[in-house]
Amino acid sequence: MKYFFIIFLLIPPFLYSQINISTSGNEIKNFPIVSNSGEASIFYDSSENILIKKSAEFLAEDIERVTGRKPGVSEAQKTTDSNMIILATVGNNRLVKELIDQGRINVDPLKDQWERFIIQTIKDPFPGVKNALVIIGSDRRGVAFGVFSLSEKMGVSPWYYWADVPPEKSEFLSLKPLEYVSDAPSVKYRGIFLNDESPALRNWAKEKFGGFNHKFYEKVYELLLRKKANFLWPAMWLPTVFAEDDPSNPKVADEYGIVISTSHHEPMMRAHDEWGRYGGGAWNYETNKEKLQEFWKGGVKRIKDYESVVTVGMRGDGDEAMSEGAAVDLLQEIISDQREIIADVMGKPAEETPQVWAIYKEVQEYYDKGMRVDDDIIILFSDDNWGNVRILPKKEDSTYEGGFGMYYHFDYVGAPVSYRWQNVTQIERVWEQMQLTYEWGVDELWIANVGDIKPMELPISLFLDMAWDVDSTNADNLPEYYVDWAAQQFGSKHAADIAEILSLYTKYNARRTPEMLTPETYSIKNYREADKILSEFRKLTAKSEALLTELPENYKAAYQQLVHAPLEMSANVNEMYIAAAKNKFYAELGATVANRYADTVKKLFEKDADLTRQFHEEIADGKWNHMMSQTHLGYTNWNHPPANKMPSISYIQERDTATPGYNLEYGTEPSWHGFSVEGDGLYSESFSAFDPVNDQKYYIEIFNRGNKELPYEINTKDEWINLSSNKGLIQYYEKVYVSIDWENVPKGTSRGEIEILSKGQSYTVEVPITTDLPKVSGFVENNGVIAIEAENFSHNREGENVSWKVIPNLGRTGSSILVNPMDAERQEPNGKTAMVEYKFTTFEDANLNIETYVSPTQNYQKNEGLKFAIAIDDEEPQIININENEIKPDWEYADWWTQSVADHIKKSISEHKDIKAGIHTLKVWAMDPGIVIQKFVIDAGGLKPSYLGPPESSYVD
Ligand code: REL
Repeated sequence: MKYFFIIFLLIPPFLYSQINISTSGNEIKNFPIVSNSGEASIFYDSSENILIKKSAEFLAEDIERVTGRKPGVSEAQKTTDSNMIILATVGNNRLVKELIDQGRINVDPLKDQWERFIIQTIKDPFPGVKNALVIIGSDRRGVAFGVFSLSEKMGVSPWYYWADVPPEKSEFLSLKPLEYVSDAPSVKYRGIFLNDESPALRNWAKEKFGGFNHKFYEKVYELLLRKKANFLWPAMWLPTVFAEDDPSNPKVADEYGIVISTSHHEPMMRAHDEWGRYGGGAWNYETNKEKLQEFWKGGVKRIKDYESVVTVGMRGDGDEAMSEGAAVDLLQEIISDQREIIADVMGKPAEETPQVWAIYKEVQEYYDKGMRVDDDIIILFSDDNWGNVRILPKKEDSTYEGGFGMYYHFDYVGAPVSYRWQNVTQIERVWEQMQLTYEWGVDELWIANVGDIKPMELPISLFLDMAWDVDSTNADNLPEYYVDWAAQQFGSKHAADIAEILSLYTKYNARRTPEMLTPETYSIKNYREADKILSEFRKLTAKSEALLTELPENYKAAYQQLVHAPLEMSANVNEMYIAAAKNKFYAELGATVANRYADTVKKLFEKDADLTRQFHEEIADGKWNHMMSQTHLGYTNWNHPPANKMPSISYIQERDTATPGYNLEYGTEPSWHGFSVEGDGLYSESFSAFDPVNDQKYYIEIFNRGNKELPYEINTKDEWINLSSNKGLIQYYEKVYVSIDWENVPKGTSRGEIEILSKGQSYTVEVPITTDLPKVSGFVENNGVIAIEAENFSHNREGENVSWKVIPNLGRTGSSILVNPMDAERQEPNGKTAMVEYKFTTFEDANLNIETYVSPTQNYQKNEGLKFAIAIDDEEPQIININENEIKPDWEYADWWTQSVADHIKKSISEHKDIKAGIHTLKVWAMDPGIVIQKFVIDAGGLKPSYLGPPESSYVD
């Protein structure tokens, strides 16, 4: 047990900075929750909704979690305790009424409000009572949210159960004098969809609770309340039926104040699998209307007494499109009939029961064609299943009464390749897309597909925190979000380091999902790309391992599941595919090391299974068994493989001798890598040019084609050539680095020579250099290419209406820039709009192609596309439409879409003719919000294939 005499230093923006807890035992001004004189007691009125009682019990348990002492909970209306915590909804508690009558509390801000609350401390509230702490809700969830806000501040993480986060223990707790009135939530309905739940969540729930029953769901409901959410699409994969598998599920949901609804293809509160059980025949409204109506009536009847949002509309059976030709007229008829059923069963006009129409996949075509529904129905838009919102309301729709929603994904089963194993979502992209969504007026319903919940804890947190209070995060404080979140789970001491690990491992995973990785993803040959990926993952894993050792024992289970295991598993898969790539690469060269890489692949494949086993058996003593059982290796189409499959490897026959071969990192490709020149040494190869500004350090890789040690020597007569080694004995391969001593080079353009000697053979490699360079400034060309991270502008000019804003860490390599504010009208590329400039230098007159790497934002405005403008120096700005040629309606299967979601970027190409050697300025004008630029690659003829593009060029001031 620790004693603290400090107020919590960490006040995450998503907690309420006014609510301050002290853990000192002698804060007399404060409300003593647990003090020397005992525990405060919790009271509520017996006439209140059951959620108030539950909230009281949760509060008592949370206090016990922290202090080890549990306050009494009572529904009596006595005023004998010296320190009372009173939970109430407005108008339902006699004691609160007294306080209102005495003018001690003002509940006016809560009248007719949705989910707001007051937390207030009162001295001497009643005769004989020293202190009261009142938590009053405008409604039942308002009370629960008030309670859980307090719990969070006391040190109970919303993830205490779902991620074994230990509450920060202290003997005493008191609340500083407070009069806190919460704002209304930014979004009315906020929740998650448990989806794609087999095998992981289903088998876990079965083992721990006996299935998706109310015992399981209570944990989900509690998590939602702790995250101040209120809405759920329950698990629905066959053979799951929420309302039937355990008839208590909907009832208990209502007791927790959780609003139940059903997913986009499950109308009228019926789960997908129910139709089969019901035996109603064809899922076809044209031929089987009556049966369907009867079925739907049953669905609505079942939830008559519970708070629900009824999904209306109809898709084909099981997430399929309806048959061709069905479409708009029929759908209008269906929805109108469904509303009649709703009105009839509920015994009140249809508009008095909340309903939602999901504009998902093909349904958006009907919406695009102009299909509309009664204006009390929430219109739920969606992303493209890959975190890019497909459509947002038009400005003229802002008065639409039913309001708009957004269905977003952190997990998806479908094209091009499902992602359902690790967290591959950068919270920065979630923030950017959901902020855009909010600013375009979508604030009635936000729901995220979270797969199995684990390991999506971080994006779920951000999503729900934003939905509760959209102003709590912004472009500037996103880095702090990581730190605050880490502090909430692991305490403040290591929060900054853990934040870095979280932000980087999700960035690395978001480059390409583990499921889509192949040996071909990262380039072995160019830009040392694959090795860079390895070293980034290794560095992060080493850092995480060190932290794991250092963390106090009680944080370890949480740390493993929230940070270390996901990182280690992802790193291992990346290592495995890169080892497979090297196996292939070296096998083609006949290099013996190919066989070692083949062994490595096997080892890493086995390690994957072992890491899964550790997650299941070792973390928290096996609490999360099954949770990582999703297959993830060896996808051959969109659907997961039946078993994890190792990437192909091959072995070569090793020569029983020592035989040399070599490779140049950057230059000509040695024919047969020395193989055909055995003994004659005729061929001469050449590096690409070295120059003093880039000061390149390229390697010669000498490799062995046999299994005996290979001696080599490497020399040069040119004193200005530095070699990292002059001789050695090679088992597999060795990299000899070549650099230039620029103080001593001949002026102008010249060539030096390196000679490689091995086993009586010699090979000559030329080393061209040039000092004949134009004056340089900014990013400098290196062998025909210049790469610039978008955040590194030399100048950022504000526009009259918009600006370019940096979003730290967003994107595959550095940070991104976006157009702010996000609901701005289109700007023209002139002196009035925002413009960023980048200085760069080219070495030769050339036609340049610029690849602008943009996040794959969809044309959410449904106009001709999102635009920005680009020019070099005084060129006329070229307008680039990032959505050009994105032909509807085949978006889901179109190549442009597949490529963009697989790569997590799109490349927009612009051509710039006759650019003279020298210093230039790249200018980029803001036009449409939604444009997110990650990087520019300027190709002066030297661009080589790679996944992430060349690393950023050297910069000269
Ligand atoms: O991500 C989605 O929304 C869909 O894949 C799912 O909703 C769908 O229901 C799937 O689980 C299968 O039916």
